[in-house]
Amino acid sequence: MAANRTFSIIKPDATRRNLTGAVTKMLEDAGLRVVASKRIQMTRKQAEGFYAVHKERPFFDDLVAFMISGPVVVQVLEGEDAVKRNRDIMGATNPENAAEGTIRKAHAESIEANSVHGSDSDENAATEIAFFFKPEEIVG
Ligand code: RTP
Ligand code: MG
Repeated sequence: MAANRTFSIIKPDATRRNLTGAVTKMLEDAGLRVVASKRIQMTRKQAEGFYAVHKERPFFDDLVAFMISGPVVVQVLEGEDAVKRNRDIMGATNPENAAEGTIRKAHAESIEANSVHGSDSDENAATEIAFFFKPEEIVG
């Protein structure tokens, strides 16, 4: 598959523990290239919009509160089969189920405070990238 892009968030539990570099290194070592990156404080409105697909889930309110509890780093990652490559290095949502060598196994605190977000399809990657970045902010 040709090189393509995915969207990543380094979540507040990771920025709080000064793990931006450690997480980014794991992404880079997995063959992904950071082609856009910015540290932001998400607003409640942004977090609710970003996670709108989870609106009916029981964990939605907690998730939004967590995502605005501190700064996050939003990134665009480029690489061969980027969506799958990123999901593989992230590991399972619940760190108790995450494989050795994954970001969540190494760093996640809980199923919610699980250090990273990654798009789950090419279509969602495009939507999520556009949610946070203007085209000119992405330099491949
Ligand atoms: P993500 O979207 O963040 O990459 O993670 P994911 O696909 O592995 O997980 P997803 O099911 O899409 O859930 C989104 C985020 O919601 C939080 N969560 N909390 N308390 C809970 O049971 C629960 N389940 C999920 C996590 O922060 C998860 O990454
Ligand atoms: Mg998801």
